[in-house]
Amino acid sequence: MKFVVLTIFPELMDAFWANGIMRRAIQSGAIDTTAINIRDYAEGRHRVTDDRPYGGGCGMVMKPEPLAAATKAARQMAPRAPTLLLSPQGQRFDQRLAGQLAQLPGMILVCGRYEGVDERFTEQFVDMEISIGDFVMTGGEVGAMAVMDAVTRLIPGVLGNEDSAEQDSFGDDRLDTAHYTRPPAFEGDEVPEVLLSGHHDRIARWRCADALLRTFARRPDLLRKGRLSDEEMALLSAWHREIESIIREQIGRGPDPPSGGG
Ligand code: 9D3
Repeated sequence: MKFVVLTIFPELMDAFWANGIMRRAIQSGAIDTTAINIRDYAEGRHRVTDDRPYGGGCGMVMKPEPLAAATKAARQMAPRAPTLLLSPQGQRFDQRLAGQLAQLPGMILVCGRYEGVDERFTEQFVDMEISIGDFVMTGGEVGAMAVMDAVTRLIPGVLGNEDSAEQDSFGDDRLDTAHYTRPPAFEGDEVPEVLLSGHHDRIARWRCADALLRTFARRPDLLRKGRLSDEEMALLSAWHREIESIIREQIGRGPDPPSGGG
């Protein structure tokens, strides 16, 4: 997988590519990374990449010619890679899109700055616009890193393959279970006993229930959109029956007594 990043701040990529899984993926040849400084493709003594917006308004707009020249250079390096623009107007990035992008031979990631890029560059050169969420950043670089990070870990062999189950349909529709490591008691707070028990089937059932309960409490939208396994259906039904019985017992006790002051 070839990543070519177009940015006016190529140094932002250095630490990202020099550490952790990204570094290992580069060393193993799973990915190949290049940052192109858009400023290197700007004309004139001052190599200006931005200009004032036609029609007025605050902020600056990225000029189309340096972006076009830099994109042409990137396409020499990665001929079969689509050109993606990181932009607040883009398609929302999610795990499914990460999986699709991971099938590509590479991608050219164009990072905007200022108020945005000249629309004619987008029309003529950009295959897809991607946003990483509904919040306002100062440029596309962090978005490009998010895309590269999420895509790289899906390339076979990049993770020790222990996570390959994540690429199946249950991938991103369930929150993770809680994790614990030593010590067994931290500030008086103990690790759930079942995890120390050595009963692998009990542990697996506890984790399934814990992940389901956390997802229900924090992201019920994920349970509505995803498929529930038989085990999860049984857990939800059991909780449902328990909640109903708690409610029935409360109703049986009659109305609240008077609160008595305050
Ligand atoms: C506050 C300025 N906005 C309205 C006038 C427009 C705007 C322009 C440029 C907002 C953000 C940006 C810079 N952002 C990105 O380049 C960007 C981004 C983002 O801000 N949020 C989520 N995903 C992305 S991907 C690229």
